[in-house]
Amino acid sequence: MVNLKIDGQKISVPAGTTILEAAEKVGIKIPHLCYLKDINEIAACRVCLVEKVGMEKLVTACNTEVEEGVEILTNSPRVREVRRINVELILSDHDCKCVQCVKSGNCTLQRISNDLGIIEQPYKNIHEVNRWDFDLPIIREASKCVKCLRCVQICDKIQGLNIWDITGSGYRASVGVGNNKKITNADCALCGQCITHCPVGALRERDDIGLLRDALADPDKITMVQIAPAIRTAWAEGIDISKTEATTGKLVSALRRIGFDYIFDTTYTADLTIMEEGSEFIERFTHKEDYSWPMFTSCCPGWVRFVKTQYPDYVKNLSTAKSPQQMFGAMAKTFIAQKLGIDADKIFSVSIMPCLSKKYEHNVDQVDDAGHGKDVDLVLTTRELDRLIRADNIQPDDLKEESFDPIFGEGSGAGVIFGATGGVMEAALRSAYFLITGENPEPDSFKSVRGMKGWKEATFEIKGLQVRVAVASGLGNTRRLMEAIKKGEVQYDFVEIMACPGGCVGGGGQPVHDGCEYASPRGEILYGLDKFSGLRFSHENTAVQMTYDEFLEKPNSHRAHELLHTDLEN
Ligand code: HC1
Ligand code: SF4
Repeated sequence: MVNLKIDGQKISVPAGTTILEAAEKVGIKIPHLCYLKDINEIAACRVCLVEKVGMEKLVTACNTEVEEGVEILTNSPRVREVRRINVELILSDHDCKCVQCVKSGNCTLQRISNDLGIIEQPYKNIHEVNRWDFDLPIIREASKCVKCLRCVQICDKIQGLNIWDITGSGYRASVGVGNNKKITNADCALCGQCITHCPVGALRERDDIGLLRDALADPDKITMVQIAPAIRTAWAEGIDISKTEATTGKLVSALRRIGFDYIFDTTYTADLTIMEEGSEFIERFTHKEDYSWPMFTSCCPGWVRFVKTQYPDYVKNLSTAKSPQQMFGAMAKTFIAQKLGIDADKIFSVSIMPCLSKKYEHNVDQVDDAGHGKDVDLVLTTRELDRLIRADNIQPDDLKEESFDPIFGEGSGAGVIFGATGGVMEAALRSAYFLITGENPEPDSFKSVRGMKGWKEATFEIKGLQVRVAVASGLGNTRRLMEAIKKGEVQYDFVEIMACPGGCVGGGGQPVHDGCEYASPRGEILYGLDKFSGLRFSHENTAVQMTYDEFLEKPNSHRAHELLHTDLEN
């Protein structure tokens, strides 16, 4: 153990601990901007400077290890002065239009600057004013970039994609798309992890709220919204409502106040996806010789973009089942319109997703099969939903428990856990077991695929058949798994991949809590909802059963293929 003093407090910590971590152990918070544990410990921002008594030079707390007998001052006059100058220098290169910034109120630089009482800008040196605005859901505003390099590191170390890099040199050094590429021709998966780890507003999603406002105000449009499984765990994080108060019923209430005509649940089509994908798996499993192996899930468009650019030989291994978002869109403008007795041409179909790449997915032409324009007209993120709720001045106390509109708001616990890594696999196995044996398994039989581990594997026996499965989340883990498959080091039958670490609960469109990962607690909430759900099997969802009885006939029927499957090889 190493003994030292921090701000007068004696402390003993293991060798190798950084000053920042040691200070946190005794409740002393050292401000920092660029630091991300184990990912970005490069001290680029120099906000975490502290004084080692007796040493002339200040040291950075995030990457300096403790030493025996030293005394550290985290808030001495010298530290305060230099820290302040460093933040003023960062601000000199930052477009400080806070009131017009999407991160206002949730910006680490704004908070640090306010905490230091900086109200003047003594240095002004903005040289980067370019802002790109391609037709992609990701937007970068270089004039806001503080060169913390978090985006570079997240993309490289966690997502294994290296889209971002340092560009230029000297005082012109900046962050941009590497290899002299534009974002439109880089291999970006659009997972949005760079956005959720940007401490300022230099990276953000395209804001599509205006398009929703137009639709809500148009008397000729019928607005229909679906909410993704992972929204229910995170929607309240951006507004003033506690976790325990933030029920799905209150979210439905907020959506009614916003003005949607019909409010449904993507979980209905998550269950439909299980019926289609589960049946497809059984068909492939029993005719292995006709297919490329293993079969991969295809509901995550970040993963689909990744496999297309990084492992194109494996595109044919993807399930042809559309994602629940797109299945909902296809059903909205066909069967749902028919059941509700409304004109499909008037439907404006909106989805609220924890995801950036869903904004891309709904725009891909080959997913439109209902014959009434886009199957999904608009995709908003959880963050946009929170902005809508705040903009409409919807008060949490006024929200009551309300139900989804019947009947397409019905979803099983199996559909709900889609939002967490391993959830699609577990839901699929619950129904595959039923489809193979004619009996339900114990609902938690496949729970060994739960948890935040980046690459999990298991073998299950169903009626004498060994089914080898793997689950990965995060594209860096995915690359490791794909390399192992390619080299023949591992053999699986069915593989679930989600681009974001932890699955959609950790999605690139979710509320941001700087430096904290929320995927795990959000996932726990989904598993809790499943556990206490009266309906834990996709095949028991009565809305799904009715959909087959009255419209699709059976899973993988001709009509189901027309509407619910797509050829991802194009
Ligand atoms: Fe997801 Fe899915 S789980 S992909 O993360 O299959 O976005 O929540 O809606 O489509 O259901 C996202 C979440 C979501 C789809 C489902
Ligand atoms: Fe979107 Fe979920 Fe995939 Fe992330 S894991 S890219 S949130 S679908």
